[in-house]
Amino acid sequence: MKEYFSDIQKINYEGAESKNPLSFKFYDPERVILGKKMKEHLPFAMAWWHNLCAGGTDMFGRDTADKSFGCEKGSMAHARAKVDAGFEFMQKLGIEYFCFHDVDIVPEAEDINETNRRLDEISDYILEKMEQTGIKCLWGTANMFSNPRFMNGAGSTNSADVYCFAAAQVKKALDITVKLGGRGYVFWGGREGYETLLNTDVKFEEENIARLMKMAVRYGRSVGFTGDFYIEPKPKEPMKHQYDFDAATAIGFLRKYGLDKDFKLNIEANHATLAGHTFQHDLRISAINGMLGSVDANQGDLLLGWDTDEFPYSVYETTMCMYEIIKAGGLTGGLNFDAKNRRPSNTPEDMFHAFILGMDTFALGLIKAARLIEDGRIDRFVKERYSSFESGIGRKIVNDETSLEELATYAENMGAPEIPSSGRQEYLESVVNSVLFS
Ligand code: XLS
Ligand code: CA
Ligand code: CA
Repeated sequence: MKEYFSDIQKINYEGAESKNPLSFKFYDPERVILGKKMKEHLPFAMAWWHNLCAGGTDMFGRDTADKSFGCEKGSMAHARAKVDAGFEFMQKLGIEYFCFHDVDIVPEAEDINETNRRLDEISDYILEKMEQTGIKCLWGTANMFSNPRFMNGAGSTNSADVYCFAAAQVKKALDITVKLGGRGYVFWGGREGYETLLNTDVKFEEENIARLMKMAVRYGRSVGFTGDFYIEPKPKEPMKHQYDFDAATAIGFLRKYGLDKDFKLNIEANHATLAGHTFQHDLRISAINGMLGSVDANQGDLLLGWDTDEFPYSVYETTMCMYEIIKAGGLTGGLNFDAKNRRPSNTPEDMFHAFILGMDTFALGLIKAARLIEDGRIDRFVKERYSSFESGIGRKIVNDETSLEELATYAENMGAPEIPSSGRQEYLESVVNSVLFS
């Protein structure tokens, strides 16, 4: 069997003092934290599209990285070489999951029947590799945003024929996800939005998206899909307005259309920040609504206004992310590195550096989040902050044992309330720093 990354051996944990660039400094898969192995807290996944397909093309220039893997791009030989290279890559890093779009794993043909045949062929091959290596599928999805036919959306398109085509793609992508035992199935609504209200019936489009999702649930369950469906919120890009703006918007949509029992959210760091939130905010909103399913583990650049999909390097961000995940009781999905090398980092070795960076940054985040929880100062502060609701009139409010009239009488007898206790933000930020840097 051809080795694609023959210069690179298996990446091992060597500890923080190691100067070996091809080693983990913090990710020690077997280390137990809060009663669970690191690798169980951190079910890392490789995104097929960024890692095995994208070569760095942007609006101003072509590929800088060669992802041909020695084959003619767009051929089935190339599709197979990507499988071989991808599994070798994941094995060398100890990555246990992957995520894919239909057209990441095969070249799309003119005729959908031929595309589907190719999907059957390649998924047989992927399945073989999965059985040999123990690597699993985290989630699958259909790319319903690249082809020009989806310029006005998939579920939200104005064309009934395009809508049917989208349905066919979802059906097949679900079949392949089920065949590969995927934990989840993602709907990312890249083109589900609009450019101008002058030509758009928003109500109609949202209803049609919900119809497509309902049909997907019905079909998925009928063919044995027991995992979660996910919406992946994103506010904009490629469309100016996207319907799944953020976690709160997506949850409202799912509840409105009765989809909330089958769907959870796949929260991407860079999408949360594009929506004007922190990553932690969208994780918290998902978690408190029982909707935190999976995470696209990347990082944006706040100096740029778009989706840069960087490998995470901010330990502060990953600490806050892991804090939310641990508090939510873990993920039923995983941590998918929906991230790409910067365009000038164009060698195969850079692909390894990127994953080492991301995995080490999450390992540190996990270690620090566990310490923050064990430290307990933040939890105690938050509990104390709301303590006026633990007794007296506060308790009656929380127990729904009062009325507006009773509260008004209470206030009138009390006179002006004292101003509430300090939020102590700066103190709490220094607690975080002391945990991060000790
Ligand atoms: C794009 C999205 C996309 C989804 C899957 O911004 O992140 O890659 O994760 O379609
Ligand atoms: Ca994503
Ligand atoms: Ca993204």
